[in-house]
Amino acid sequence: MSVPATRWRCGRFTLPVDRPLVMGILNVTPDSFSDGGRFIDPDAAVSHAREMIAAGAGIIDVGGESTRPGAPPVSSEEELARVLPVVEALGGEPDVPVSIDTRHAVIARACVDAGASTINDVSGFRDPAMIGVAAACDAGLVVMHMLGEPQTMQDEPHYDDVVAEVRGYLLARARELEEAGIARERIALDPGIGFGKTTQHNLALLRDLDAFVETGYPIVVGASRKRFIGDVTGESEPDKRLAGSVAAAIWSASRGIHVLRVHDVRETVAALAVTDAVRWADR
Ligand code: HH2
Repeated sequence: MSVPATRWRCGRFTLPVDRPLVMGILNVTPDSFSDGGRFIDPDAAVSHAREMIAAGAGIIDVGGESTRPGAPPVSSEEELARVLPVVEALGGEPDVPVSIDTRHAVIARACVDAGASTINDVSGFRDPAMIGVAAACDAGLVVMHMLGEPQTMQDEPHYDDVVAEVRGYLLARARELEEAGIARERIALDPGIGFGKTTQHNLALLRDLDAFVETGYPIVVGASRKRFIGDVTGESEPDKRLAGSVAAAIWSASRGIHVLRVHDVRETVAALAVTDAVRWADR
């Protein structure tokens, strides 16, 4: 068992993660499962990013390709045209860490050059070209677990022991990155809630987050508005899953995870503030 992470090195930033860092989701897509189409215009995207920062987001995760179950792939030209103006606008600001959520090496490279300080790869740096990009820069890396590909990942996913298998996979990916010369303190791991998992798999991963925190890497959790929350609460509309999303965030924070990837920054930050105030209340 390692000591839990307290910092995460992302390019020119060393982000404190001894209390959860809130990662605000910025989907510059027409078809994301909950906010598709809202921020496809770069000005709208940048102004939403600024709102999330003002509300307490510590990092902004910009994505140009929906990875919802069954989502059609997007060409690299199209993905780049969506994200680059936004990363350029935000990435040059001195105190705004920008993460690029992509599976594609050319997009990651271009965005790091444009000022992104983190690469968030939902396919877990399986592509050797992605490892090459990571090794050639000093960006922070989010290594996420996904079973298969977005088009097919929800076709009867099966694990004998979901927690052990996802944890083992992530540690193997991290080892491969370190063998490629990437510093350990740049690497964060993410169990990939909803990526090739049933509701029971997602709940088991959240229940056993300690097994991930014990690895000593910063742990990212992205449960926000996802379908398993709707399965538990009966709410079919993603943007009506706020209460369940905040509950998942607070549960995750209480298990010691380091980064919460959320749509609803203001509400999540407020809930964290209340739990912190209780934890540190005067005797
Ligand atoms: N979830 C989504 C996308 N990227 N990255 C990480 N590290 N962890 C996650 O859980 C994760 C992620 C899916 O959510 P969203 O971006 O809201 O939707 P879409 O993929 O439809 O754009």
